[in-house]
Amino acid sequence: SAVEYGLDAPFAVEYHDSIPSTNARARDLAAEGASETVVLADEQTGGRGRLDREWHSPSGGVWLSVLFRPDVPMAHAPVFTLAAAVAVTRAAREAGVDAGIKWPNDVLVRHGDAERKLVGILTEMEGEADRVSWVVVGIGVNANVDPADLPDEATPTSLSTERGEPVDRRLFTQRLLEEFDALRQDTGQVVEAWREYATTLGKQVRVETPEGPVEGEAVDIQFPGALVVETESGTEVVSAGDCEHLRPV
Ligand code: BTX
Repeated sequence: SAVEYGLDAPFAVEYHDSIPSTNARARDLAAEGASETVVLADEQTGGRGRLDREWHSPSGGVWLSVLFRPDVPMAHAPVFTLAAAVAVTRAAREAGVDAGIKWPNDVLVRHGDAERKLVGILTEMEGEADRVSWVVVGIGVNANVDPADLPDEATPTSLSTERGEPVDRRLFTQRLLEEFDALRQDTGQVVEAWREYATTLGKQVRVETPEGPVEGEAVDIQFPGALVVETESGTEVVSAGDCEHLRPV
């Protein structure tokens, strides 16, 4: 419940027991002229991922969206997705869960060769090329959720499963928002922080881009979020916005 949350967060928080989608609500707030707000829900009935995919959001998760109005060009907005991934990874590690980041927007837990999906991040924005009007960063964390209630094909996991006991959602969410607040105000530190938690670097990968697949060794990421791949024919820089998830090869 809202009382259980009682967050001491660096944002105004609007709490819902159940809502279709916190991202949709945050977009509506943006259209109404709200400045900075976090929309937080215990359950979503119409959660969405990228490309309008369904995001399962049963009661017990941490489903939230941060609305803010950064003074940056549109092209820099991908950095906020990375910032969210870093923030949630740090909060998960403080909760005892060894999470890592798979470029561009997956936070997962490895068990040997298997990767299990813990978090989904969906960033939406509006504005002019030279200046963002608003950004909504949606973060979905399988907190105290049974992975059996989530789609099998996503090989999901949750904080409670990894820990063997429920996580304190108030503390976890507070740490997540504190970290995100610090990173979004100092985006220069995001890329370096991201490298620390990356599971992607040094691996052979294949990325589907609109110009076709790019295959090679993932060697680095660049501000605001592009992946640098060393291919047989040279170095390719793949931007986060326009490609499908990368696959290990
Ligand atoms: P994505 O497109 O990368 O991943 C979507 C895919 O993930 C689905 O097709 C499904 O296979 C799988 N999936 C669905 N639900 C879960 C889950 N709970 N755990 C693991 N895998 C799952 C990722 O999209 C972005 C998701 C953002 C969700 C947040 S929650 C708060 C905010 N509100 C909202 O509607 N979306 C965001």
